[in-house]
Amino acid sequence: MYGNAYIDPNEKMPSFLEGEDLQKLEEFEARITGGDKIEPMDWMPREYRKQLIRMIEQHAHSEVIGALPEGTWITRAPGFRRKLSLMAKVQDEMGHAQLLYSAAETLGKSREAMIDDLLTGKSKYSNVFNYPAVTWADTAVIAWLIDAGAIVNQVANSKGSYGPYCRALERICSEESFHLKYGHDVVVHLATGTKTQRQMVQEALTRWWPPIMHFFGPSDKESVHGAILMKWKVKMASNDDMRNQFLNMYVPKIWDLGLVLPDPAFKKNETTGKWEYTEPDWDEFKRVINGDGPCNKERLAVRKWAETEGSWVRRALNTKESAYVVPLA
Ligand code: FAQ
Repeated sequence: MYGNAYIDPNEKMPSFLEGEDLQKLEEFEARITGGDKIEPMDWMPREYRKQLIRMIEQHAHSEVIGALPEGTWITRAPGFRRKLSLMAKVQDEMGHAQLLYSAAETLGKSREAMIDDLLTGKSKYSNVFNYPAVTWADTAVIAWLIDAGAIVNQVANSKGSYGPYCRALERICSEESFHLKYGHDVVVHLATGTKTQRQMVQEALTRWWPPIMHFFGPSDKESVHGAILMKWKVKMASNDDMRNQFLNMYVPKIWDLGLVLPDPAFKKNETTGKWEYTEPDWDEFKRVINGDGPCNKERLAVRKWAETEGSWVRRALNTKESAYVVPLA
């Protein structure tokens, strides 16, 4: 009998736990229930390790690819102040990837293997970064609302069970909150600006809203990994709960600016406390996360170019020869 673990003790043990030491599994789950952090050298079931690698790796790739839509606007940002802020933000995102790759490495997968899996399309990254940033206003919507969505997810999950991931998330969240403030500032500037600026930010919101709704993952009944990840406190709330929390915090702010959501069905059910909306287009979501979105090919091509063109830097750093060292006179 598989004690108190995994959903229903009367159910057959799930196949992914077959062969595990049940005594250790129960101790592991008791630690998690008691609020302990699991550290890299601690015993953990194979599935916990596998799920964490999958999730943290996808998160790291999202930061790397996520730098691209905004990164292309650094040279075109309106004014020196905006340019500096955007450059700092993009640099932060790459730093987040470094923190996350390091956290995933503690679980036994090398950074090289993770990058290979990104470049070959084996690993996923967030759906949202497969859409183009058409105008300057798109970068504002990304910095405000996608960073806000990321914060909702990450603040919750930073209270989770795996020590290295939680510590990385805490640091990331404090930087993301600057990004959110910067994004909000640009959105407010555009929304209270000229008619053209207002139209630009409205169009960007209309473009980004469907991917933002997808950002939190499929609905709970379609989520594949949600149950076990919540059981093991890797995810601290379900996809629908995170989405609802985001809507609660940001829909009123969007409406306050006089902006319109591209879904007329949007309203809060005051009895349930949940938002009601037209069901997002999950077929589009699946197409995008499986490689067939508007920018998937372009994004991976840029990463492959960076990998190839940057290989000399890695070689130079790793070499023991002095060939790459410029001799001092
Ligand atoms: N995009 O069973 P579930 C950021 C996949 S960081 C792509 O519900 P799970 C910062 C999922 O992998 C953004 N794929 O999955 C920034 C699975 O496929 P698989 C990234 C998605 O893991 C801001 C399948 O669907 N944040 O934005 C997505 O329980 C601005 C079934 O789904 C994180 O990664 C999606 N949105 O829940 C940077 C946070 N949703 O692997 C630059 C950590 C689902 O079986 C600029 N991750 N899928 O082939 C998580 O919290 C979770 O992994 C979820 C998905 C909630 C994303």
